[in-house]
Amino acid sequence: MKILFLNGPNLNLLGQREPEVYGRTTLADIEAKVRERAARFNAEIDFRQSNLEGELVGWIQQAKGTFDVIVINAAAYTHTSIALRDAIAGVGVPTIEIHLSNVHAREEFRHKSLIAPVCCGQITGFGQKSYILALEASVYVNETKNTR
Ligand code: CA2
Repeated sequence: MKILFLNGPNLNLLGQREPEVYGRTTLADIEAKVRERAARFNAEIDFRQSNLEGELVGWIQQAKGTFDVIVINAAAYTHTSIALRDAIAGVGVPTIEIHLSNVHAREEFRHKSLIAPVCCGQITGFGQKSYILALEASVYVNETKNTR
């Protein structure tokens, strides 16, 4: 199976700023852990980050026919982007929303996710483990896709 991991704005700064909120692990560290674990599941990973909403929309649109599952940490766009929501709803590839922090325990503006209603599920608050949990959830979603 092929899984597309998408990361939104400012996640390229992980490990360099605000370690009290997001930890000291870099996005490259997380990617390495995801790749290591994916090998056990025989899953192929593509791992990308962009600060641009349109680029993320383009990657979601192009996922059709290439990827079995999308995992997305849309970062701040989670709370603002109708464009990402429409792209996820339109592409027909099962999508899992993830966050490092527990968005429901933070500021009220982070409690609302515009993409949650068009995703299969949400994993939030487990730090870098959210990515590993999403990998496992992707395997489950792919295995059960015909019964969902
Ligand atoms: O907890 C998450 O994964 C978030 O998606 C992270 C976003 C935030 O807007 C969401 O509400 C929750 C922020 C990503 C910015 O990451 C930074 C990392 C280091 C320094 C500054 C920002």
